[in-house]
Amino acid sequence: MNFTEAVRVAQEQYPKKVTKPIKYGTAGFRSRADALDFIMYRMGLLAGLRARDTSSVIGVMITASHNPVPDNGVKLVDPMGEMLAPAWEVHATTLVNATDEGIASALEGIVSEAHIDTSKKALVFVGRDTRPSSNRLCDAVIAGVTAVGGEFKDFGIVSTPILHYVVTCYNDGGKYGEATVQGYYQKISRAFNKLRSSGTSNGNYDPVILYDGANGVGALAMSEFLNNMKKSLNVTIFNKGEGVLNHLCGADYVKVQQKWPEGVPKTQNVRCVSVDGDADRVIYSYLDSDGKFYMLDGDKIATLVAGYLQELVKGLQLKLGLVQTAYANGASTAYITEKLGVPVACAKTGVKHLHHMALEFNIGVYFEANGHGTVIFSKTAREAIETAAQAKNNSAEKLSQVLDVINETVGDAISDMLLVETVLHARGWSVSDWNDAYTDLPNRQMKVTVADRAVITTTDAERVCVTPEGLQNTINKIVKAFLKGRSFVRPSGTEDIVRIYAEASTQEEADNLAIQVACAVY
Ligand code: 16G
Ligand code: ZN
Repeated sequence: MNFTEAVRVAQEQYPKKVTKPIKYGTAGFRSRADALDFIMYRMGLLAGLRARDTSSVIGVMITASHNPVPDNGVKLVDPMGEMLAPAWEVHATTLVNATDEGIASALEGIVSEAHIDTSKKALVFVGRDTRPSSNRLCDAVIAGVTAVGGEFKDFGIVSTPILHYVVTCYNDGGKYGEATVQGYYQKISRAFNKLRSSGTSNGNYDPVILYDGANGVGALAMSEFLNNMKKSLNVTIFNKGEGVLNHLCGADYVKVQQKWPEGVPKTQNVRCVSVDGDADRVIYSYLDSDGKFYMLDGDKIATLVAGYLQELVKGLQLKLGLVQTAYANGASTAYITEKLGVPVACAKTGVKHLHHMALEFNIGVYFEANGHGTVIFSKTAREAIETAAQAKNNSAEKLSQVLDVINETVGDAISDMLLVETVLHARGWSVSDWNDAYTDLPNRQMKVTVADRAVITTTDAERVCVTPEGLQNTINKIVKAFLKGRSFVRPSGTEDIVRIYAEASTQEEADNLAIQVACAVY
């Protein structure tokens, strides 16, 4: 195949105007939307090649998730819903850093290195969030796919987890579900309705939810779910798109600012579910009778879910484990290992690392504290559960229904919410009962800007600094002075900054620790 058409379209419609090196990071390429057109086009080209390379459908999602409206981004989805393979992240980086004329030789290089048969058909699924720039950028992706002779299917505005779902379903021949948006809503809501068939209330559990759609696609997705879910839950949707995407609301705002989202009435003792701009993260929060704010993040969700599944798998000889990152609150790790006896593994930040580590268990629950996560079941686990369910084992029957509520292909805010609701309902818990399971250690996150964040390198799942020399020693010394102190620093994979995390026995101490460590980095 020759790539003269790819070069022509690049030069005429998507010329590159920057020379600064750009890297495919943890979240793909992400920046201000007006600098992304040539990148989108090239990711279309790459998706066309990757589809041929894997003889499968590849997904391209256009979103900047929880970031502000002027930003956008692009991520490729591999055949089974996974994040793009590392070797192809390198190809993505090479392709984006080529000149317009250099596209041809960059593509040829990828074809020869990956031994791609370019005569094969290529099909790419494209989805986008609600950002005003997403439509234009979607056209650029499609132009790229077309310029390498590929075909595309445009799913329009969808959540990130929906795109992962349809890609997976299409590639496994429909075993996981029907590869359509409707198929996704129906599978998950049908399973949830079934779990609720015995009634919607139980003990302290009340099926009332205030839903914060972050003014994005999560609001659309929830109203679609509600159409399918009849009366299983009593959800009121706020931040439907009348305000600015992710602005003072949504999962990232609630988690980072530790504040109730604007646009949602301050009803006491009712849980609020906040999702992010592409609906792959979820954070719960509530106000008590005094109006005091409480947040239940990915750690709270992970421990709730892992504890419940651990009970259901008893007797099935399956190994269940939880994967967290260094950001997991120390109290959550202590609770889940010491109280519930669930083994915990720690992975580097980024979904692909957690997902990969979760595969080592028969049932792997993985969650980032920011609310991104899911549960994955190995083939062995599925078979064991189905066999036991057919033999009328009660827990296994329940587990097999719970399985269909979960979107295993990636973290999915709404599917995760339905899973949390399932566990709370089963336990007869109110949101404060859930919150009382353990108390988070006070913590603080900070960011500092340094000349070159790449000078900081880490090991041990980012918990220890390797370079610059001496930094880890200094951190150790600082931490020693704090009761229950823990702190680490890592270069961000998505912004040009260094992140600092600190926890200690009081908020004041955690703040103080974070500041001292930040000073050591700066
Ligand atoms: C990306 C990651 C997310 C991670 C975040 C960390 C994926 C799909 N997303 O959004 O998992 O928590 O980056 O950002 O992997 P940071 O490196 O800037 O802290
Ligand atoms: Zn997101």
